[in-house]
Amino acid sequence: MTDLTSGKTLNRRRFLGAAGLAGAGAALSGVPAIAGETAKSEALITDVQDWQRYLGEGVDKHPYGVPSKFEKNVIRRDVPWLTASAESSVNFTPLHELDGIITPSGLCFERHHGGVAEINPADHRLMINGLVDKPLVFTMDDIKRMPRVNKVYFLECAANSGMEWRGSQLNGCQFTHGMIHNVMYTGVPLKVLLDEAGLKPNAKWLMLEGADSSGMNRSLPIEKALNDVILAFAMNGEALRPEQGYPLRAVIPGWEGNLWVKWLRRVEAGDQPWQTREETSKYTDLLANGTSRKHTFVMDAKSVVTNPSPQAPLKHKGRNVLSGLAWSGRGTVKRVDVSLDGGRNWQTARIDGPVFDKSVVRFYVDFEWNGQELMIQSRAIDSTGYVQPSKDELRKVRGVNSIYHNNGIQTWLVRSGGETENVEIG
Ligand SMILES: Nc1nc2c(c(=O)[nH]1)N[C@H]1C(S)=C(S)[C@@H](COP(=O)(O)O)O[C@H]1N2
Ligand SMILES: [Mo]
Repeated sequence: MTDLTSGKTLNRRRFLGAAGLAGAGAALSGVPAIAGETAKSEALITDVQDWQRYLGEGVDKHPYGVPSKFEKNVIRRDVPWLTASAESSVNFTPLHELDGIITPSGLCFERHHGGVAEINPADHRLMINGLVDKPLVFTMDDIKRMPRVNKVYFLECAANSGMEWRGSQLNGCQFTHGMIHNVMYTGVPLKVLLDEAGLKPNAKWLMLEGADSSGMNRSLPIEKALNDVILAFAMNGEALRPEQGYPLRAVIPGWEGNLWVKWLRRVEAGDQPWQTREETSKYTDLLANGTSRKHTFVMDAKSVVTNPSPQAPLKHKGRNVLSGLAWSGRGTVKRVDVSLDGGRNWQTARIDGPVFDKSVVRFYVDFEWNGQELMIQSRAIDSTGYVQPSKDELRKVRGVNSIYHNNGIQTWLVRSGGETENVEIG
């Protein structure tokens, strides 16, 4: 249908338009059921348009570029009733509007406990203290003179999909799965700084502390800190955004977002965890038997179909692209399966783009849609062989009291008109 050299195609469009058979157009593969589509298309091809007639904006208009005004729906969104104040709250990445694997910096979801700290990097200090030979204080300039690395990682809040434990609630993958972002970080391995300070033999845990008004802090096992943790000052090639912890944040690959302390001001070495609020009252999972599971650090394999989804319904019959994201905190995503019939039949999706360790992958299924009802699901299989479970499988082990660590399979119901809803198959 997109072959403009095909006179036959154009003729058929003209016929449908002239006869006013917009509805009938829907029956033909690839012809959108939009009244007036035919005439409009032709004018757009044959007439000179305003953007051809007049000069465009000069290079002096946007010293820092912004998206096209036609993309104004591509924004982070919050759910006001979820939290009492906007300073201790969350907004969500518009996953259904994005493609590839990199989240644009301005669309990365935000989760703050005390708002966004405004810190002049010249005034920022990082202290390493506790069980070390030599307590040290670093300026940002000091940190930027140390050997640095570039890595692409996902950050998922453990509360992502947390509203879904007791059944489907939020109608859109932005809200059910949008507490994730995936960017390239530039920073210094924490090990480099710890080596400089010299860890004492009994240093088994670190406490990371933020400089924001919440002073958020978490305990981190020393093995992880020495393995792959980075203190990042840049994301996607430029300085961190204020929302993401400017000028310095901890990057804890594959582990729950809460550990990724932003506006990082202090790393204290100790011999046991600190039992902070964020690892006791929060980010622990209340199980069915009344006990709580604590220190669930790793984010298990998970996936979601981003298109179609409730905010991005199917609009055309015939050729369509199903698209989604998959990730695992335990390694790489090896395979993604997609079902169009609620899990009866599965097909292997096509992963396209780079596959990095502890990064999201982008997957696609190119399919034909004839207006039949679909129940779309995806499941990720990671490099350890772990298969993403159904929500019911998770509930059997975890009960329904949990908030955090819900990596169950998501179902979207596509109705015959293309409208798409968040449902669960009982
Ligand atoms: N200092 C500080 N660090 C923080 C937080 C915070 O409120 N203050 N929120 C944490 C939580 S719960 C998450 S999920 C991630 C969110 O990171 P983001 O805002 O870049 O999405 O940051 C973590 N680091
Ligand atoms: Mo979080």
